[in-house]
Amino acid sequence: MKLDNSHKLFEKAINVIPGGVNSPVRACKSVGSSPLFIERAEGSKIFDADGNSYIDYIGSWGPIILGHRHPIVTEAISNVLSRGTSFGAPTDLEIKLAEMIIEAVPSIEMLRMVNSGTEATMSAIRLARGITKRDTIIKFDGCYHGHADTLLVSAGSGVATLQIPGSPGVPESFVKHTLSLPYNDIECLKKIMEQKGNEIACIIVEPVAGNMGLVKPIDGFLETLRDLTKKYDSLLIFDEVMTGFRLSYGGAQALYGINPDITCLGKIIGGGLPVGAYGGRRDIMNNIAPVGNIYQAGTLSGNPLAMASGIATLSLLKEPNFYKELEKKSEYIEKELNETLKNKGIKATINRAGSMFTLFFSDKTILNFEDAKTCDLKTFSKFYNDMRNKGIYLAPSQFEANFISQSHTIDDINKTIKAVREVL
Ligand code: KE4
Repeated sequence: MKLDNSHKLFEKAINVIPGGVNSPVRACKSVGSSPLFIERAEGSKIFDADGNSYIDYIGSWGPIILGHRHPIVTEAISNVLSRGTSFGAPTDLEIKLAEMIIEAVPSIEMLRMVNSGTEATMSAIRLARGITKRDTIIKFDGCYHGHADTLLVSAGSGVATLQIPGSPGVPESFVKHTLSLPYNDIECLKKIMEQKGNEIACIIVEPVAGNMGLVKPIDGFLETLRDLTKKYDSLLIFDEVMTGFRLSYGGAQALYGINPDITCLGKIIGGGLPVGAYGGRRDIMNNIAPVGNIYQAGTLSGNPLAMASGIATLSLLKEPNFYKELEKKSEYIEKELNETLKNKGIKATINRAGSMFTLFFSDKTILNFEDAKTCDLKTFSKFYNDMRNKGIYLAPSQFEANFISQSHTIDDINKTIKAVREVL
């Protein structure tokens, strides 16, 4: 692969942006590589600054579930563009997107738009603490909820990849109220809640985790979370920034039949433009300013372009067979990958939930972050780089999920499997 232009751009970027990137995982440090600079994208393909094309399994880390530049989405954005970009005042588009999300996610009766998943979870935690008048929160090792101070303790995703337990700059006092427990460890959760349940403002969880690599909840884990938070009057927050509208039109909560108190959303609801949201029952959300006294605000929250992009995206996801079609493709790639691994006798395991999957280079069953950390990161790096050189663009970290979109074709998947066979 000729990568001269990406290398030149990276040299320039490093001078003006820390690490040359605006989000750490993009630097490809954990796989000993340097980032491709992307020129454009179309459907399931992205094209780098040297004109090389790749089958894209990152999809902007989740938002691009329809494939890049879906004509209906780009048209919706340009229509709004003819009216303006941002007014700092309410528009009908915000009502429309809110109504679509409320209709899709029964546990949400009311929601507030923000500009990122981080803002959504940060605000949801403040809301839970404000309502319960309790300070302590529980999260899970390997789960990543964005970079708000109170949540940066043994997080997954970038923090895990960069091996930064918590992060410098986060005062001890900010995280002493944050307990981080092993994901899927029901006994540990019960023990802690028996000891401290009355002090817990909320438990925040990725109902299907995507930031330690893809890890699904074991039977009873989410139900236990729901029962124990009810028992101790804590709030249950589902961080569905990644799983919302990804695993089903109602998110992971629809698949598992659990109603959280607060749901955090992002990624897909913006269709590629910056959006986050948090929502729940009316009696919970009416505590937020200006109705209630728990403060949260944002200059570009609910901006018209992002709303239009989200409305167009969700309207296409409502198509009756959308998720069924996506599931068929996802099943196919999982089956083919497993077969290839078996034939090659490779020590690796695949976790998949809907159109999200991770290939873990470990022969263990991966049920939590400790398991994920047993992976052979050297082999993963080699796999990542060899696949990229064959035109397959995977997440540049063992602790991330890959995403399949509606625009991935069977031909794309066959090409991907062929590349896996050659690389392995
Ligand atoms: P943002 O602030 O990046 O929009 O959302 C934070 C967030 C919150 N909750 C979950 C479950 C998430 O997965 C994320 C962000 N996901 C990462 C990918 N693992 C974004 C990629 C990046 O950090 O560049």
